[in-house]
Amino acid sequence: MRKLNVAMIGGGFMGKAHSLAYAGMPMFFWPAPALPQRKTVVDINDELAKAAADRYGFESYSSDWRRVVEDPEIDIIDIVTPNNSHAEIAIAAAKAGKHIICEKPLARTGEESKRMLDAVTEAGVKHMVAFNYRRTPAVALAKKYIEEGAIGKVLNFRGTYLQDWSADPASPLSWRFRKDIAGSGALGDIGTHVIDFARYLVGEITEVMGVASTFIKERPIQSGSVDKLGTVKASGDVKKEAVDVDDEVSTLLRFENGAVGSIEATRNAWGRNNFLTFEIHGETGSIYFNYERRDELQVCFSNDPSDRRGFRTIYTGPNHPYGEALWPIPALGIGYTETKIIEAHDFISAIVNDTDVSPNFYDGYRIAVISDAIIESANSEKWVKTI
Ligand code: NAI
Ligand code: SOE
Repeated sequence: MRKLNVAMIGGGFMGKAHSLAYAGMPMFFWPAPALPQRKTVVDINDELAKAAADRYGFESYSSDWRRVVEDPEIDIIDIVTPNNSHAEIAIAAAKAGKHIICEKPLARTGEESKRMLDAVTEAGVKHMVAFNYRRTPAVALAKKYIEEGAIGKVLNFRGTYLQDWSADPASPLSWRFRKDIAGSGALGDIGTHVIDFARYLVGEITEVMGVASTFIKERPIQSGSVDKLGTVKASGDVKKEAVDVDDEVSTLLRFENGAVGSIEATRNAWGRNNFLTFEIHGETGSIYFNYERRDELQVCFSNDPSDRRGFRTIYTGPNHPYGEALWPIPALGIGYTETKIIEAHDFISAIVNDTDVSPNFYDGYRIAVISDAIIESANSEKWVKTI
């Protein structure tokens, strides 16, 4: 069986998720399209890189990503660093002829994302941006129903991504609160997942009307490069710095196909943890998904008997997208890792079979353009076109 050597740049939260995916992919998808080899992991210093190699099962480690992207033994560069380094690493990797999977958001701005798209297009390498939530079987099932016409013409998309890990002002100023590193706040970090759902399920977004707010104007400075996502809080008389990104974003949407919609994203919604949802209304039915109950897709069809009308729950299993590779009984429990395993499978299949994969850098670029437009609209208080 063919082997593909992976170099992973970054050994934090996503380093863990992507390593699990490489290890687990052949166990779910067998025969695997190819066997991903965890060859080299890179972090900002040797100590962090060695710890990541030991923990995540990589053969070697380095603190120099530039050397690693040039390594002729490496086939795939996997970028799981904070957003400010995505462009530089991806462009160098493309020039070195490597296939690239890059975490979301693709980069901090549309302009930066366009340079990445140009680099991979020119190099002719495979590229993917890691909006993994669309690989939740229930989300792929929603896509299938929409494509089959089960809810008719789509009229409205309502999406939310609500979390609460940064609602406490003692949650430190990690890289996710710094515009120079993250690009934006809740918008780029979690709103982009919902923009990906909207484009995947409904179609291209042509116009936005946004509102952005920063509720907590300064936060305690955080030491260390890894974002602990509010689990380690500052106490006592600590030094603080200004937050220059949004805590919350809401936007109205217009789609190319005439549908309309809205998206809300915040990491300051007490009681909401990974409340990533969409409700889609069509001319002949509706679909509702909530990632906190990710085995389930709720559906209502207009031809349901009138005395039984209402949402009912489909539990995803072997008869649904990706089902054959996963678990033999519905509702055994799809997890975050499964979405990453499916993502790794689809990326590696695209390399082996020389096919396109989605979402790719074009999708990441479009999502960045839409994100830029939401901020522009929030500033100008006007609708902004994205095309
Ligand atoms: P993290 O803070 O947990 O880890 C980042 C790691 O990268 C740290 O170990 C840090 O030392 C290392 N690093 C920073 N700069 C580096 C450089 N120049 N070279 C090598 N290593 C470097 O961050 P996390 O949560 O893993 O986020 C990484 C990326 O993944 C971000 O773009 C984020 O938006 C995305 N992400 C995506 C998720 C998804 O659901 N698809 C979930 C969480 C994060
Ligand atoms: C923090 O908000 C975070 O880790 C995001 O960065 C991810 O993209 C999201 O999926 C989970 O939450």
